[in-house]
Amino acid sequence: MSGEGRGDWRGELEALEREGLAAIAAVADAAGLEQVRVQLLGRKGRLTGILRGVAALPAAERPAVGARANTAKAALEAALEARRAALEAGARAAAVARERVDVTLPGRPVGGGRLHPLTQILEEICSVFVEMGFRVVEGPEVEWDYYNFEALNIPEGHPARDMWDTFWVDPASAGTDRPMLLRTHTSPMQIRVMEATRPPVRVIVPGKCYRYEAVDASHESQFHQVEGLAVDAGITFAHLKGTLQQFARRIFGGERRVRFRCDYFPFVEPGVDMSIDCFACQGAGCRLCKGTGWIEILGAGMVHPDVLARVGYDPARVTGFAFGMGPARIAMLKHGIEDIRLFHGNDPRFLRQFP
Ligand code: FA5
Repeated sequence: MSGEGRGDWRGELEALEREGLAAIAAVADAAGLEQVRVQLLGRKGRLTGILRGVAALPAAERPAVGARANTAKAALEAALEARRAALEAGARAAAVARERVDVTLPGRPVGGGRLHPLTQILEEICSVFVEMGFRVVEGPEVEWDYYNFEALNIPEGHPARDMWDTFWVDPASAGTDRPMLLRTHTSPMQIRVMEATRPPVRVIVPGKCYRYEAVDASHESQFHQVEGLAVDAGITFAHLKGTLQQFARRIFGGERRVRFRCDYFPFVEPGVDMSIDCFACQGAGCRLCKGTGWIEILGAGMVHPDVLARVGYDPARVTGFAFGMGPARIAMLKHGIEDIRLFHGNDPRFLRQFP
């Protein structure tokens, strides 16, 4: 630094201002701008470096250099501030553009939820019986052997146990020495309800059941049943027929005819299965009814006197009827569904068909 360097100071300050303004204009974001500010005006920046030399100049020259340095500094500071404001405004505008909603675009449809077809049929079946004076009750899916079999006239070793392929619960892990299982039907609730109430009884029991099945188009290992039980003085087979005929008409419509044929369930006597005349062919015979004109929909019968006696009812004074049906089977018939596995397949193309 020397006296002859006066022109150099000016040149350096002009270069600083020119190059600084260009650098500020070229900066793309706030972080870059701060970096440029530090390089130009920071404690170790270019301007400080130039001003450090001012002290070595002759006193007469110092004011002019100082004044020029101040205008350069002011110009750079003003440019920094303007650029900062411009960058901020740009960032705000970009954010607004990102979030802008085009209110003229068509809306995206929101998929509405709906009840599963099995839930729908369960509700439909229950409401038909509720209107006839039945009360809806539910019971445990893990059941004692006593309620599932013993109390229903199916003691250990009885061949009828073969009708139900049973999932047994390991007694050790359940902390019991009484045999326990996943209920194979809803009939155990007949016993529980009668144990807990005195006649008249009129209940309907929807619920899940489990069987160790070879799964196919009409058998699942987890499925629903709906049980019905009515016990009172003077209940006859005519009440059973009338009630179930009314049910069939309400669910399948029209003047459905019903047919009862002997069947065997150890806890009823007599036992029957009930069929309805095929609503697809009006009984003429078709694929749905396998050419017979009839479709079997449930098992039923008059409650066995031994079952009544076991729960403390007097079979000489009261009688009753019971029935058990598979709601999936009813829904399949009603809607023409060919495979029971569709119900739990979780395929929206299937489920959407049941609004
Ligand atoms: C019974 O389970 C008797 N408890 C019914 C009963 C109750 C008779 C009261 C008399 C008095 P069954 O095993 O037939 O009977 O089953 C009744 C219904 O449950 C069948 O008609 C069928 O619709 C349904 N079902 C049975 N097993 C399965 C299965 N693996 N998958 C789907 N549904 C089934």
